[in-house]
Amino acid sequence: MPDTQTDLNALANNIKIWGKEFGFQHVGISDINLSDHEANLQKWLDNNYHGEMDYMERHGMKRARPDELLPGTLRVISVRMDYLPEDAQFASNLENKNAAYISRYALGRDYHKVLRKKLKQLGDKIKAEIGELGFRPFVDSAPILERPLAEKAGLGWVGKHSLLLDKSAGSWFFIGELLVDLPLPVDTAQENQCGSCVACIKICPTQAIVAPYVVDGRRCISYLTIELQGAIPVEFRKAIGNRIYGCDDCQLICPWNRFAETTQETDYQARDFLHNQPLTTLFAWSEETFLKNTEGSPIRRIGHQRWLRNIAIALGNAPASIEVITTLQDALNNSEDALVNEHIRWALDQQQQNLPINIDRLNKRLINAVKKGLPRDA
Ligand code: B12
Ligand code: SF4
Ligand code: SF4
Repeated sequence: MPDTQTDLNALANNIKIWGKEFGFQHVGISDINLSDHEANLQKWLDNNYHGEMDYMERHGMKRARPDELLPGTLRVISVRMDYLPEDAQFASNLENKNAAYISRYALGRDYHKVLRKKLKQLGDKIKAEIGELGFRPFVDSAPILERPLAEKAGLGWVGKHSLLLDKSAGSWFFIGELLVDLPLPVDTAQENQCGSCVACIKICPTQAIVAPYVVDGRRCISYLTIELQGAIPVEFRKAIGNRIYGCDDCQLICPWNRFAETTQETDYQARDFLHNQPLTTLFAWSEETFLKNTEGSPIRRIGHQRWLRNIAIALGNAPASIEVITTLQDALNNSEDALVNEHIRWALDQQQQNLPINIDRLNKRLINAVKKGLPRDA
């Protein structure tokens, strides 16, 4: 056990080196005091911004008190792991309304598994080095305020979209923590660099960022397509566009993401059959195919029913075409799932409302072409 400040400083330096060797891009250390955040966390819960995410209120203020989660905790080691895959195709994918857009964090292997394994390895390494250590890895699922902790540990600042971002790395990264019972030296927080920018607030398709730094989860496309179990409220369906799993818009518009690097982690590279694929192809997956293709992926969690629900909305938002209408009609004839069918009926309505407009446009184009090209016979 290191007992002098010099030993602890050397150990902290080593932890950062080992963390990078395990595949983290940034490792920082903070104390466990989040008392400044408790009132705002309570306000967020009182406003019901968590919607159906009951786990958010289940643990009360434990989320802001790491030593109540693991008694004896003195420090939190926060880690960053970049996930932006090669060849992200953001613009072409968002532009092609016949293709499905899946959040870039979800195109590869489930990050919970990847990060937790590496955090456990880091904990074991520290323990092996110093003999004794109480530690526990956390990634997301656990009730802890990860972003404020990572901010304190110098990994970045919490932006107005409420995500953590870094001057040179942008925000395409996950965070995880190791709670430890060692009085390690702490790092300093970065300064908030958002300034007067409000780009993320303005671009959000569902106006989910209700005030700087505050996201109403119930309006966020990520919540609507991933967390929400039942019907997606009609008011948000058009805004969802072709996003069938999560949303990246507030990060895409953020100027700091111009500096983000792509990930080196093979686990986060995109699976071809999920990336920028035709909606009709993904809609045709049976439950068996869905389970096979989403093995080890975070997408598996939503199950086949919500997968179809989400794609039905995207098909409703796709350019009107006979192919899409036939696909939807066939699915409706063959499905007995009330939730999915309600979304298919909505999609069919959208398609049918838009189809005459398309035909009208085509017709107008033909008439103009005839007038121009065949003036004698026009
Ligand atoms: C619940 C949750 C969600 C919910 C709610 C989002 C939210 N902003 O809270 C939903 C499903 C919508 C969601 C979406 C996404 N998520 Co999420 N999510 C979480 C989770 C599990 C908990 C977050 C939490 O505690 N929220 C509760 C609120 C109260 O926390 P908070 O926003 O920090 O709260 C502060 C502000 O509201 C503020 N506040 C409140 N009122 C007021 C008033 C004023 C005046 C001020 C100044 C401040 C203020 O104070 C609060 C306390 O500090 C974390 C993992 C974790 N355990 O932290 C991942 C996490 C935040 N998600 C993550 C990701 C990647 C996403 C998505 C990008 C996924 C996607 N592409 O679809 C989107 C982004 C949406 C967005 N802009 O936030 C990553 C973020 C990584 C990063 N770089 O920051 C995390 C950290 C997971 C991880 N381990 O990597 N997520
Ligand atoms: S993820 Fe999309 S819907 Fe959610 S806050 Fe960001 S821009 Fe808005
Ligand atoms: S878009 Fe602008 S306001 Fe939003 S997080 Fe990025 S810098 Fe901050």
